Amino acid sequence: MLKINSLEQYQSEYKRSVENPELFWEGIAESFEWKKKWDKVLDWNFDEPNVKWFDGGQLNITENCLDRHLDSIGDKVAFHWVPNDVSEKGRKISYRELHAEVCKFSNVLTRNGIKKGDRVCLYMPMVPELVIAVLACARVGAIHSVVFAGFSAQSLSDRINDCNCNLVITADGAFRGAKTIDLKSIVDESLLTCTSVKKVIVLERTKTEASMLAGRDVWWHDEMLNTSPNHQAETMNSEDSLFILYTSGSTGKPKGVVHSTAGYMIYAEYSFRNVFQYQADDIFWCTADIGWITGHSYIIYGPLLAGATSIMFEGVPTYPDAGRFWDIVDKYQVNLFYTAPTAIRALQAKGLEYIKPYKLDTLKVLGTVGEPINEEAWHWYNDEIGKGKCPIVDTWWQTETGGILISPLAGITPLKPTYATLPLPGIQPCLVDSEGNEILGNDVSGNLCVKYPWPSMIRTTYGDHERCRQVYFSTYKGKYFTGDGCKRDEDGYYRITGRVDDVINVSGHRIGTAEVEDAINTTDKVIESAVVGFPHPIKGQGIFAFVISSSSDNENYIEEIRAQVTKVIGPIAKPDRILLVDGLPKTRSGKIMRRILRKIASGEFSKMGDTSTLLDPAVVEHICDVYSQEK
Ligand code: 7RM
Repeated sequence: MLKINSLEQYQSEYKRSVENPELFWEGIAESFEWKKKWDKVLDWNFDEPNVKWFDGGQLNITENCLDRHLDSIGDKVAFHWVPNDVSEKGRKISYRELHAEVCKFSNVLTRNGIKKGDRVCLYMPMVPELVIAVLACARVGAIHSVVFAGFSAQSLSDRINDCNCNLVITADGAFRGAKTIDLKSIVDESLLTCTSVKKVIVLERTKTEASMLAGRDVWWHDEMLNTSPNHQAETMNSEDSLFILYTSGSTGKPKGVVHSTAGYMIYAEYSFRNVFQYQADDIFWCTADIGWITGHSYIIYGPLLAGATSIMFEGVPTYPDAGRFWDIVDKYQVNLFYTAPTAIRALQAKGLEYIKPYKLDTLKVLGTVGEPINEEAWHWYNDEIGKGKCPIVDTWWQTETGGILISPLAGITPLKPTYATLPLPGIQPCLVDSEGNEILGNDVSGNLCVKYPWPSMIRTTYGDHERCRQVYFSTYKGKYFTGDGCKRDEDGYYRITGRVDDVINVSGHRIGTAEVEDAINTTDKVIESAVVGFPHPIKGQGIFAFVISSSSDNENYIEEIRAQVTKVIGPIAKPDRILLVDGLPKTRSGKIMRRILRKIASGEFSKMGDTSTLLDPAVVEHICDVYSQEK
């Protein structure tokens, strides 16, 4: 596997990767275990789109994550699992143990009727069994669809139905901070509207009372009893789907982003090793939840493919107090630490006394992901956590990109605070103007696209390929459009400035404004709503909803709207502010002018810009008045 060790090498590899991408990626693919080598490295067009990497190749990703390591590092710890509660004992799982558990659970899946190509939904807490279940799906060739355990019953059933899952794997409950979430009862509610699900496997975690439907629901521990730890991994083609992960876009319905097997695998290990400059025996900790892409690529696949030891943490950064992360870093001697700007800001706000008791002297590399990091948070992270000695890798990527595309290589790329810096070798980003022309040269801004395929890119949106084409490949012909705005400075460094579409980034999680509006509109007495993002000191962006309703009980009504959004989507989409208004700024053609609402939501009343195309310009003044009264 290519490991870049210097800036000169980065530059020469980058050049090589652009001059001959197929040769570049072929060299990387060689280091994996294939059941059959590929016929063709790359076949592509961005018009349909149709992208095939290593076509004709056969493999199983779990043999690359597990089997191939057994002789060399079988007894090495794959995961140190750290429970939510400080009083509960942690667990450590070696590569050999993980392999045996995955094989056992693969046999359980087969016994429960799961075959290659079936979709399996996972709705679980952050426990080792989630990793085991994900890998067992991959081993038998089932397509996993992990749904973050913070989503509501309705969101869960939407996701189960969209891809017709046959099986759901869940737990009785989840511990998250001081809360216990009754996962099984949420699953029960969601399954009332899911006819494709034949079986539910339930892990015992919280010992919360769980109702078990005879013939449908079985316990994980019962199923694992007397099950063989031997399993022959299914043979998968390079382009067979590995997983689906739902993500929000600018329309109401989340999309099922589909990733392939070989390309995703290759990019996960390549990016992990190079961005974090992983060295054998480093202890790596990515604090994300496996319900998001970061957890898929940098808790499960990247580190396991590299044979790394990782921390898997069940809890939250502030429980039992804001020193929890640092306690874990010291206790497990973490070397590489990867988290989100929102967590950094939340901990920064709690004060330095939560850091003082800890040494943090094992840390070598710090990373961030999920949203633009602000200057203050960057410096705090650098000074207080890294003690000025740890490079910060600000990693830009997306659910659709599968892995990190633009990021410093730790200790190699000279840093600039708040810059994701440079593309990894093999990645060809470009900026385009509103006409779709590529903007060349430096010290420019535009919309961020990628003009050449990379192995871990999105293949389709499940069940609706046209939507994939439309959303990502139709805005700018021949280019993948990211939805992000971006600056390229005088040194050619990239700084991602945020979404240019109707997507809000709340604590690093993407939420479509249309999705929230749809949820709000299901509240009794809502006539119309408009949702925009606004700057939030901890979350990055908050959710601001302008609502027209026929209700007269304003105070309780706002709570009712909040509760409805929580019910329809989940607590992460709950609006931070709701303003009850009499009208919305609309153009003569009926389009809501979000630009104006965004200004008001961030408290800027001056320089509203051109409002002459508004049907009723007075509505702007009205909304500003209501806003000022509420403040
Ligand atoms: C990995 C992940 C993707 C969106 C993306 C951006 C934003 C992510 C950064 C960032 C600035 C970063 N996947 N984003 N990383 N913005 N700097 N380093 O987050 O699909 O959930 O979100 O997140 O807007 O398009 S995601």
